[in-house]
Amino acid sequence: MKKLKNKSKILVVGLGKLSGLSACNFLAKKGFAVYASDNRNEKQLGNILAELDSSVKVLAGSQTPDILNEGFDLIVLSPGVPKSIPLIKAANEKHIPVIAEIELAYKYMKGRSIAITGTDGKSTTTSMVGHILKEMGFDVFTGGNLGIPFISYAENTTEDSITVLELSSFQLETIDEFRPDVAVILNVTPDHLDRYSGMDEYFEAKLRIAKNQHGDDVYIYNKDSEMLSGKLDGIGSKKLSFSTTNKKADAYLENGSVFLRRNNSSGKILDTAKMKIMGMHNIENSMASILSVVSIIEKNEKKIDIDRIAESCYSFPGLEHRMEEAGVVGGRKFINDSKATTVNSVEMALRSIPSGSILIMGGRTKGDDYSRLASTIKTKIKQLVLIGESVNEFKNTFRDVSSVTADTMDAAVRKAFDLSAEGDVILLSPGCASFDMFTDFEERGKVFKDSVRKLKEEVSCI
Ligand code: UMA
Repeated sequence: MKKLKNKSKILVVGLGKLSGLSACNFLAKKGFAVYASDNRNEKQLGNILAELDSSVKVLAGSQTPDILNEGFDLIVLSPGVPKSIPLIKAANEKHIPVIAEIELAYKYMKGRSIAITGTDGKSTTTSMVGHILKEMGFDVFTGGNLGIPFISYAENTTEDSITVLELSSFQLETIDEFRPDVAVILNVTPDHLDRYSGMDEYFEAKLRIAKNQHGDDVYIYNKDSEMLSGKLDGIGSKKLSFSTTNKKADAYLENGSVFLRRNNSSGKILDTAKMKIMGMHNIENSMASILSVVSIIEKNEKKIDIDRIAESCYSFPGLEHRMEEAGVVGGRKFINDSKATTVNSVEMALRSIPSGSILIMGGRTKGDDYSRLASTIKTKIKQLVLIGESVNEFKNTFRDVSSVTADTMDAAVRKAFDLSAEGDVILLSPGCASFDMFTDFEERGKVFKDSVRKLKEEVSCI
């Protein structure tokens, strides 16, 4: 693997609070000459600068190609910065290597790795794989797009550890030699079409996860996805598939149980009714997790304890903001699915709840075709409560269903409650980014849970 030269002068582009900041501090501690470029000015960068190693030279505000006159040997690109910006185009013309923070971290990683991507479910699957492996006694690190930058712990890995990474298409765009032992693509549906020219470009970015894999590595994919099943030719690793409909897959669903096919015979591994996480999408996530765990254990030439894998799947509690129960008020069950920022993830959530439920949705749209949700919303939802910038668009798209609008989350929760009856499910599954009303989906979910808590106090006082 290419190592960085001792005297390299490195530019980190995008000084976000996670990826860029961690990359700068890591490289500065290693003794490199580090520069950080961000299109926000110093005032806007605020606290990030306070946490930055004092040796890093900050180029804040303007982000024009003349920055390159400093003469850099390498650029580390943060995921939130598109590689189409003039600065990166100019770097390409000058043949300055541009790599992702993931690629940088990979240069310092030891042991084995599992990399997981997909439009939906990658955080849950990454956490589930991490949970199962920890329960089985392995030394595990989990992170990446999940929120802990890979570079912040790459050097803590050992020859015996397993690194489980959630990777976004943004991060995969600029990997170079990154080669996971196990690569997983859960699904690919339209997302981030505000950054890509179309689905093909987005899909190509996702497929890069397996581009450096060798024959003894493993590629796990969803057999139910036509896109994924149709793109296997260029993949040189061993292919394993999972499916909720096709019994020819290596992990498949039959009568509520997950079966695993190994060495030409198949056996039951999981009773899905015993899992804490809900919905068909989580059955897919658990199948991908089981295949990942089995593959990495086989690569480590260790014995596979199927019962222990199953027990660990049952004990996995799920993640905050993903179909998380937020409380029961007056007999109505509130569910927080704030992480659902895509059409597909709302579709998955709707499949997991009863008909006649109430849906709170809306926010900043991401170029997706929301009309794809119209028929499921009509079948499952008796009342929509719309929030955020998308209210007018969604009122029109979902005109067959009764809808009201709300300016705040408190008001949305209150209206949903007033329009519901005892026994109903009230689901927050926005289908949009949160940035019009909140800092991120986590803040949106926390505010929702807070609103439910306040409502509960109010209702119990009456
Ligand atoms: N910036 C520029 N020039 C530009 C555009 C942006 O300088 O043209 C600057 C911004 O001002 C900002 C920085 O670049 O300071 C970008 O930071 P960032 O967006 O990369 O944010 P981080 O806080 O470092 O978080 C990133 C990931 N963010 C994105 O991919 C947008 C986090 O994923 C990830 O958890 C973290 O690194 C650690 O790996 C978040 C995300 O939203 C959760 N991911 C998307 C998703 O899941 O859909 C892909």
